[in-house]
Amino acid sequence: MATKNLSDYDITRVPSAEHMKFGMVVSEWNQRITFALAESAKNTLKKHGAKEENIALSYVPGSFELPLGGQLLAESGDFDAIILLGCVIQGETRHFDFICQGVTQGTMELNLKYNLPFIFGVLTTANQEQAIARAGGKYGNKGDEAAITAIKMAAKKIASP
Ligand code: DLZ
Repeated sequence: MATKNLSDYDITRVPSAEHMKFGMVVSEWNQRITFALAESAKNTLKKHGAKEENIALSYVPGSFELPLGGQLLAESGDFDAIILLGCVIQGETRHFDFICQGVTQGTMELNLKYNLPFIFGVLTTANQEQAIARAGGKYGNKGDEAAITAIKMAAKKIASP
């Protein structure tokens, strides 16, 4: 159970995103949730200076496809960070476990393969209520958290030799 509002952060400790270029891959599965994550993430990037034209959006059918969507985006342009947004809700079968494992492992591998921040913005919840609570509900919006992480990691990458 989340204990803090994901949108509650110290604004003074976030670098400017004015000259940064972001990719965002959004899963269409559970799109009521994922589109809310994407909108909030985009607004947060812009709030910290990112320009609309420097935020590229791409869509994939489900969370399992997020790593390949991220890889295709990474190879199509010069990004400082790529945010992957999805929502996997537990069902009756083990599908949940396999999708979560695939997207988690795939995202981690992309970070190391490309030496580029790929941000894991995937909700993995027991039910829809928990997802809504983290996509603009009582625990804030995980999209904000993903955007802030993207800015911080992009700044780190830009500063590295
Ligand atoms: C098939 C499936 C199921 C059952 N549940 C979800 C889910 O909760 N969230 C999600 O993002 N995607 C789900 N998918 C679709 C898979 O991610 C993937 O698109 C398909 O297995 C095809 O590879």
